[in-house]
Amino acid sequence: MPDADQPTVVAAREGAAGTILMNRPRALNALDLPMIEAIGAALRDFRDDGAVKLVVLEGAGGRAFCAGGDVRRMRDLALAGDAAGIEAFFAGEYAVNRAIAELAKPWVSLIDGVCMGGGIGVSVHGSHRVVTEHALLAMPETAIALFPDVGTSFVLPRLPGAVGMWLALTGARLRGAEAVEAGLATHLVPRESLPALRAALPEGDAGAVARFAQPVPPGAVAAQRPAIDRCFGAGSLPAIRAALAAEGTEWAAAQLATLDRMSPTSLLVTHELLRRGAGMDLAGCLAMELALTRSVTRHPDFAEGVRAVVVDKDNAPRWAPAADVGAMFGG
Ligand code: QUE
Repeated sequence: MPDADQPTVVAAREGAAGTILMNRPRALNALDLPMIEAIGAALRDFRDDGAVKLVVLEGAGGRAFCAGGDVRRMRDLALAGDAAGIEAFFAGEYAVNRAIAELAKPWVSLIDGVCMGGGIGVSVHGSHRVVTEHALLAMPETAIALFPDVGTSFVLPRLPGAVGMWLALTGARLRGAEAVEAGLATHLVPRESLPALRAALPEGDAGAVARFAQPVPPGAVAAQRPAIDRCFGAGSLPAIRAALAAEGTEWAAAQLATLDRMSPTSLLVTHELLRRGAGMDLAGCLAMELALTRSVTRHPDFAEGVRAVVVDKDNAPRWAPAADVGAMFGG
């Protein structure tokens, strides 16, 4: 649903800043392929423009930074058997994720609202991930039988302890301060200070971010860290479930209930993905993810998960029994 007559990505140069606005607010700025290609083109322009000292990425509409990727269309393509169309989308998206990581200039994401899946992918590989108290970050893909992609098979295993495995399997949603604690975000800036920070960035000094940031004391993530590490570091999905059951806390019971709602195949894929990603570089992780999109989008759980969560919104997916995950990785 394009917002009528509005370009879905607006790139401009303001002083020493290149700015990129994701502008599809009625879809919470979810990224379709034209948007991804426009972000990639803007990145290359700003990279090659000596007058640009930093890049600012933001989302239009006040509610979302970016809710993810165009999974509704990926579902249609999967049901139509259009593997080439699916490949074009994910290959394009992952190429932009990699280009952000390789950019030698500051890439400053201003995250003041929902930032999930593909939204994490266009921010987390950059140098500055600014969140407000209204930010909400997550990798919720196991709920739609996808897996944490956009290079997060590289990022998540490198978060403290088992925080990445917890986020990946449960899709836990982090508020701004929690996202800084977890390491997904770098700076907490109050929403009321965001306009002043935004106005300072065209001067070309990314150090402005730190001047508007607030310290983040240990909070909810720190409080759960021992349990997160005990349970989600257990080494296998059955061991994680057993560890959660042994905790005997309300938190652990809630995590177990969450896992029980996710695609069983997707949980196994995700666990193996992060295990492998821990020992690979970003390029290798993105290549692994791209290969995995081929088998995962062909599995019936993917169309069913997107149906249940995004299309019909009944949140009642009917999952297939767990598949052979080794085969999905290509043996
Ligand atoms: C998991 C996901 C996504 C999701 C929900 C999940 C995702 C995504 C969207 C989404 C949200 C709002 C929209 C839209 C898509 O929801 O990737 O078009 O308007 O893009 O549980 O991975």
